[in-house]
Amino acid sequence: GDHGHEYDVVVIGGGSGGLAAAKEAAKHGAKTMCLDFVKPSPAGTTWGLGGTCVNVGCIPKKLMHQAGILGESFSDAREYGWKLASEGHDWGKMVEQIQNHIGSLNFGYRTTLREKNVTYVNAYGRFKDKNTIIATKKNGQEQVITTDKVVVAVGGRPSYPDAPGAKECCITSDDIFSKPEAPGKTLCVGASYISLETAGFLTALGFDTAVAIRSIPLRGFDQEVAEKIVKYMGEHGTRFLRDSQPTVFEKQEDGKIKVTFENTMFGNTFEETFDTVVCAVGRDAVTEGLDLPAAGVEFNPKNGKIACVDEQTNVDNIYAIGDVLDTRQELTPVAIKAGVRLMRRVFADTPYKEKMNYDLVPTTVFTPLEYGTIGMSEELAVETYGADNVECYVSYFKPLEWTLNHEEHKGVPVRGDNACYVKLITNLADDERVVGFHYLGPNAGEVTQGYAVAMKMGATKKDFDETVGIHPTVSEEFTILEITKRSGIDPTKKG
Ligand code: FAD
Ligand code: NA7
Repeated sequence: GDHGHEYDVVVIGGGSGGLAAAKEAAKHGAKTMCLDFVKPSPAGTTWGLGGTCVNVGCIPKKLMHQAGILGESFSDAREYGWKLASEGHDWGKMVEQIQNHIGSLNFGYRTTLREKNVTYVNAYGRFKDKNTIIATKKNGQEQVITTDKVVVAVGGRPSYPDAPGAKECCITSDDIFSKPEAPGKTLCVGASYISLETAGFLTALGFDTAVAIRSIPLRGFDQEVAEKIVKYMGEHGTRFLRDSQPTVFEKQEDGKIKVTFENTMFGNTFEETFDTVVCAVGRDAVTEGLDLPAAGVEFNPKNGKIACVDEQTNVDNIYAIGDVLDTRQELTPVAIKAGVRLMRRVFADTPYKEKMNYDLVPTTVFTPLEYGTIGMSEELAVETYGADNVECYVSYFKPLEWTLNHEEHKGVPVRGDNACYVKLITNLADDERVVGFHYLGPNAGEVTQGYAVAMKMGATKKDFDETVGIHPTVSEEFTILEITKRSGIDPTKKG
């Protein structure tokens, strides 16, 4: 470019955010390079271009969740008259199918980058100074690149508990989706959404699955809904070890893993043996190898993440997007939108000022009973507006699709009358504006997405009431909400 550097922008990281940013930059004529390199997990797993979401995140996770849902729907199908003999589940076939799909996505990304004039190098990037990147290939070969601007989009990787044997004995979400052999009896450590989702699909696929929760499930999410998820999963076969923290992992001669737990309430210890242990105890940003200090970029020493204002680091020509950002949602569409808007602001010919807005980002937890949410938890609403100003409209319901199934599992209906739940939280001091949306039931992502538009537009309870439902659906529950928690009326549905 005219600034005397080889590139206008180097994007470090070819995941959700990095790929989107690189393509957008090139679209506006910027000479663009994208570096992507995957360091193998401690268990030795590695993968192709595309980052976490495509290879070891959203995509394989949702497909395995779907495998679980299909299994559970056998029970419904019989009641609809289908004569089905389940021959059990073939883990190897599922993994092969999913990995083939991912392989085709990896290939597609490479082709697209070439078509869009992005120079892609499969190399690990680190800073030499604020305008110089050293890219190291797998064979150790180094390339020094000068660039006007840099986008850091390196994402994160799973962390391990600080307990003896953890790295030697356990796997993480980096490994589970490509695991060739069936996991067998499995322990999921942690109460993150990743841990609960994994336990959910493993249980549905027929594996004896336990979850160790040391404090609360789904920290940060609405706790009333989180406990309903745990209850539903418990009734459908997942074993929850509450107040339990693994302290030692030992590989036995037969290959199984002996886990010592400590009860976090009473301090007593106990042991159990598993075929597989999946740790989902949080994720760390992978900025350690980047040598951020060489470029003068400040970061949070606790988690390696970078604090930004509108994706701009403290250094004028260096930006950051996606999971590496401090205090922002770790979600694929967040990384993509931030990356696209940033590059448009920086490189578009016609002035573009739109910034990424991190408020009211909808999300869904793909546990067996899915949880879609927008905005505040009840706890946060009360903390923010005061209990007197917070109104919670609630309703329990049973999807019509479930009503023919009267099967029971250990005395509990498989399709319970009051398993699904909605909660709409409004601010009485602001025209009953909707500040929290919570949906627990089937197809939560599909139900939640559209309501996010309404909330972005500032919808009030009256707007929800003015809206006519679509019958018969689960989503229509939100248009007929009447019972408030404050009223004390029992919102459960009878028979
Ligand atoms: P990433 O996608 O992680 O990409 C970063 C890339 O940079 C990686 O390929 C990495 O190897 C590479 N890299 C790192 N350091 C360097 C370096 N120095 N040089 C070169 N390359 C480097 N989000 C959702 O929206 N919906 C979901 O359902 C969902 N499910 C998830 C399930 C799981 C199990 C996990 C783990 C995550 C899930 N996420 C989900 C989160 C989503 O995957 C991330 O938010 C998203 O991938 C972040 O994108 P990113 O671009 O910031 O980083
Ligand atoms: P989170 O949200 O960072 O949660 C980590 C979970 O793991 C949480 O339940 C922790 O319990 C638990 N944890 C952490 N360390 C341990 C140890 N050593 N032993 C047992 N359990 C542990 O998880 P994710 O990284 O999966 O989520 C990433 C982001 O996506 C997150 O920011 C969400 O907003 C969305 P704790 O609650 O600390 O007791």
